[in-house]
Amino acid sequence: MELFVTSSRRVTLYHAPRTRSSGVLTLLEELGADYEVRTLDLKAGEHRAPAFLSINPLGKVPAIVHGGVIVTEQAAIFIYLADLYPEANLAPALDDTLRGPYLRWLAFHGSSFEPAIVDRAMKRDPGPQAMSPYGSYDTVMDMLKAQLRKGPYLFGKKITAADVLWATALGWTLNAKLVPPNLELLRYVERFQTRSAVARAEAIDEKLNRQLEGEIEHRTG
Ligand SMILES: N[C@@H](CCC(=O)N[C@@H](CS)C(=O)NCC(=O)O)C(=O)O
Repeated sequence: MELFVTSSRRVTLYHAPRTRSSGVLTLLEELGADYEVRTLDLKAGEHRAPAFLSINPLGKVPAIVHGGVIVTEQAAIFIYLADLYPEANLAPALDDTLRGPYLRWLAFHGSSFEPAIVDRAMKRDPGPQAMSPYGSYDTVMDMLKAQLRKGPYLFGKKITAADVLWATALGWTLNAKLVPPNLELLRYVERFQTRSAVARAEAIDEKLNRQLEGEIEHRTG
């Protein structure tokens, strides 16, 4: 067994502006983490180039590298980072009764919510309920709305990394109309967006996006 021997908590984020990796950027800001960003130009296909495929063979962002260890998949990255920076208090401890619900809602996002909205956006028949990973779109959304009624965050007063994932995901899916407008969901997203870490992450994301667009103009101009 290889032992994990890094004392540095510096993380590298493989990122494309205005994508799912923007949620990880927001988490890094919330955590006050020590990190660097490697921006990938999706339009130029950098995520399908061998250099990045060696990090994530799926060619998908986000991906992080910490002490030589690669972590991909949003839920795994959120769990990993929030545990790496425990002082930020965004991850319930192992003996906290919230740990189970916290992991459940992080996993539920990727294994039920995402396939549900993608099927709906692609106008795909999810097939028989027993074969679908999420049952039905309406049940997924009803479950989410019921959980948010505990408010102001998923588990009540205390924000966790699960809120950073859900609020950023709902932000872009509502914006892209992948999720129909809904007052409860909008309020949750708007409340989250008043946080200073969100404003900082958005400013960084915007700057990285402008830099990329400048490079694209330069290449094609
Ligand atoms: N299962 C992955 C999905 C990540 C994903 O879909 N990323 C998109 C960005 S929003 C991507 O990298 N798309 C690039 C492409 O496939 O062209 C996760 O949860 O991290």
